[in-house]
Amino acid sequence: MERTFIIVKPDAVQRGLTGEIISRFEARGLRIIGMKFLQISQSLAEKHYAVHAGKPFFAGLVSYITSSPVVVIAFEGTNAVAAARKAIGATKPQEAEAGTIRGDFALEIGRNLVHGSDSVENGQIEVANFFSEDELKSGWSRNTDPWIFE
Ligand code: D4T
Repeated sequence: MERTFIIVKPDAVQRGLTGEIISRFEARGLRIIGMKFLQISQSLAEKHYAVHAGKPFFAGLVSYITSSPVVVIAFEGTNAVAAARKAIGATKPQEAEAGTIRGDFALEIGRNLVHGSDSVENGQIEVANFFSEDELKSGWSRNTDPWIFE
């Protein structure tokens, strides 16, 4: 089953939107296989955002994601990466469609509430960066799964 990695970012936790955001993914049908509440360290943030190292917004990005606790979640499901990205909406909230998390709750790129993996490969890598395999309940099943997965 495809995996994706989600961060409910500091602004979302501070604003009391954690439950609302998790609900969007749950309602879509994605199955939680791991979840933790933590404050991301400087080194883990730099690893997570390594692709943006050297860019002008990098320092601000790392300082934002480490500024306050977050909720990190590993989900699995059919086309989990694309399904979560659709639910999240465009990186720039002003370009995000209504009905998406960013389109409904965010205004600025540096306060865009949520992260979702952008490829299947990065989904695997990011889940492994934040969870050990024994913290994940991969392949557990819900009684509702036959009503979500064909
Ligand atoms: P994340 O990674 O936070 O889920 O966001 P996206 O996947 O939607 O977008 P991204 O990787 O392209 O950007 C990562 C992160 O950097 C911030 N950012 C990005 C920024 O502050 N200024 C910029 O010009 C860009 C491109 C926002 C999201």
